[in-house]
Amino acid sequence: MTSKFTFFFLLFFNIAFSQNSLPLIPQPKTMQIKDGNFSLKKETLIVADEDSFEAQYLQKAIQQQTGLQLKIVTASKADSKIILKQMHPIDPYWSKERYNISISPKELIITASFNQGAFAAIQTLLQLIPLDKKETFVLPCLNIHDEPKYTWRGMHLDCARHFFSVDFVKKYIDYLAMYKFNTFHWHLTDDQGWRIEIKQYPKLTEVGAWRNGSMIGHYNEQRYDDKRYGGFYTQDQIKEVVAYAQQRHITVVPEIEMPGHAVAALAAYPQYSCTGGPFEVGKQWGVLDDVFCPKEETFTFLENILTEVIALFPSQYIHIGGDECPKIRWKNCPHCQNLMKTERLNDEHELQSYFIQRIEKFVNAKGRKIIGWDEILEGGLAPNAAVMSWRGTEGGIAAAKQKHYVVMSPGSHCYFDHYQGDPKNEPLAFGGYTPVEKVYSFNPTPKELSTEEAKYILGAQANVWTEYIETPKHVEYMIFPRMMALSEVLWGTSNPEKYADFQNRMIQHFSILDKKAINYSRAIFEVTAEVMPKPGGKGVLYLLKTNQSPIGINYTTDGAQPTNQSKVYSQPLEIAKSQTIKAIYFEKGTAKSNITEQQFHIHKATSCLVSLQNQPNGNYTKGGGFTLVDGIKGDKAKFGQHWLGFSGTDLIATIDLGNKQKINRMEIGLLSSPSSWIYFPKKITFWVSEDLMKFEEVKTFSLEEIQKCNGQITVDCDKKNIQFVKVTVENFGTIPDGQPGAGNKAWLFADEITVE
Ligand code: TNX
Repeated sequence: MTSKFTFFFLLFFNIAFSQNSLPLIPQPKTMQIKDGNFSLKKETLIVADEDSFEAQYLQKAIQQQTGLQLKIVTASKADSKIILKQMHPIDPYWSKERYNISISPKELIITASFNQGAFAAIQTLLQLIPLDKKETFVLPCLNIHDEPKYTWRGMHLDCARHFFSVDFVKKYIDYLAMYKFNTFHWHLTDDQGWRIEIKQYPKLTEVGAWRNGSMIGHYNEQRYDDKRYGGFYTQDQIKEVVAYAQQRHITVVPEIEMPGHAVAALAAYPQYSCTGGPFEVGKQWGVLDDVFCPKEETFTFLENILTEVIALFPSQYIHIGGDECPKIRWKNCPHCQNLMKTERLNDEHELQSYFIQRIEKFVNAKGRKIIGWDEILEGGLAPNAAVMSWRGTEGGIAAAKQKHYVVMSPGSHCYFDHYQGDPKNEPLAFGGYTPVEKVYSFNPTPKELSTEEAKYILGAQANVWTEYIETPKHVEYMIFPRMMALSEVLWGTSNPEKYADFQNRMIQHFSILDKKAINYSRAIFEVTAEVMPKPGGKGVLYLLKTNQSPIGINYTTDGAQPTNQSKVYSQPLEIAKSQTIKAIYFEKGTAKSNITEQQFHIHKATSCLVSLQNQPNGNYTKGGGFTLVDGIKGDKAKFGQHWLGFSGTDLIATIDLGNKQKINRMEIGLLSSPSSWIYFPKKITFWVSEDLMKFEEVKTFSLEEIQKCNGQITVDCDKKNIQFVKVTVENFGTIPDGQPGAGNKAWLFADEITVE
């Protein structure tokens, strides 16, 4: 019996994978395409309970997509029907979102035990029907058996830094539904705005929802406007959004930030701070020092707020924030220090843990659970809390090992406020570089976990922080197409080795987005480039490619805009002198990509051997030591690529120039971006040597000097017979209080050591 079953199962699987040519996202677990077709036409009937939301939703969606107005009937003998079939009795072995679709020439049958499954099936079906106004649509006969792998398939939206209308929030929920997400994490409060009406505390929105200015440009520029900005959701609007999401089987998880990211609330009610204020609603992004003070009155205040929040949101989890809470006010607050003594708390981290545990008790007593950012692990996790792991996956791993539920959302793969293409062609973003392929490669269940521990991984979500995202169109741009990739990861059918297959389906979805007037990034069409050392030195090799096809790239070397008449790229370019390469990908004579533009500075150290005493970290290791001599200077304005990053450690690089020569000048580029935890070094020293045995110090620069020249350090010299150049760059150390990431290791970012 077992072996027969296995045989059929394998057979089914093989067919499923070999015939999987339909552009479905997420790809179903199993699909078998058969001979024959089903015709969808105006005579087609939807057979379902007439008051079924799912049936009405399908009817409306088909009408919007095709213009066909199908009737809903409870039973029919007609020739062409879509049957929504609920299994009776409900099969307890079917998960809530499991469904089958079976298409034969006369019937399209959707089977599910629960409405969630029927709804997921409808999303699949809608992807099978083109967006076109026609009389008849031909669908292939097939069988789909499908269900998701993860139960938390989330998208987050920060409505605090920028406010988004109810209409757009509903649209956002529609986007989640299209790609089978089931959780909407609604970030409703932060330093820069309180966005949810709380009846007992009207000043939260009268005062806390409005700020008298915002940052302009990137945080690093420290520029502000003085425009009043704000908005909030009334409780009726919240109910409307929750109901809208509920119909679409999407759980809305509200986030009410505490104890940090609380300045908007404190501007309205300064009595719940340590100092008493006054405060103004934050204009600056990042992390602000003033936080809730763990006084009895504060707990009462927060509990009253949570009571109203819990009444509005039926979700099992309430997100209480917990991230980035500076401890400086607590350190200087007699009440806090006293409380730490009476509660026998060893440090302020334990005070934070005490804070969260009290809130947890309250939320648990109301029959709900808390979830918080991974900082809630510090000082001890509250007994029933779930953890949202954002500073990498380590927090999530630690929590799962302690048998706590986890939602993965690491900055490396799930931060959709990061760049997804060449920053030169992208709107201003927070930083980072998370292209769609990277998202697609994500595995929410880390290998470090045993099978037992892995059960605590509920799933994952992408976060859309909106410091730099002001408009709905821009939100769309940041989530599409990356959320398609995440959708398949969470559904459990992604296969990073078959990224090309995914990309092919994704590009077909671009035309759906076009027809629905949804904005999206075309970064995948970009000409991407790789730079490699040129054997023998004196220049570099520059490789251009597209995700599409190896042919079709035209380029120029003289700064001119490439046309389809420009030089045709066929092999890596030898870059032997300083110049600018511009490239565009053309398809049938039409430009499909933005310009990829690269300036090269070729100098004495280009492509020379570099040895590094410490290795770079995280996402900023690409190219290793070669990155420092690849002829490309890291871009100071947008720093997704071309920088080597060292988390907490020093950069000590020795360059072998290959032979003895005269040196007139050395230069290095360093980056400062405190909002991204990147700091100028404490000091930097340039050295030279004839033979590697003895190094002569040329010059040392202090932090002040580095700041003065904004990290671009040049030293003129007149040294003969030099074969080795060494640069020692001392990491800033620990991020100071009051800055984003306080207490964590600072990053040191360096690029291009030029020797002339
Ligand atoms: C960190 S992720 C934050 C947010 C910022 C975000 C920007 C997290 C728990 N806190 O407050 O908006 O970085 O990427």
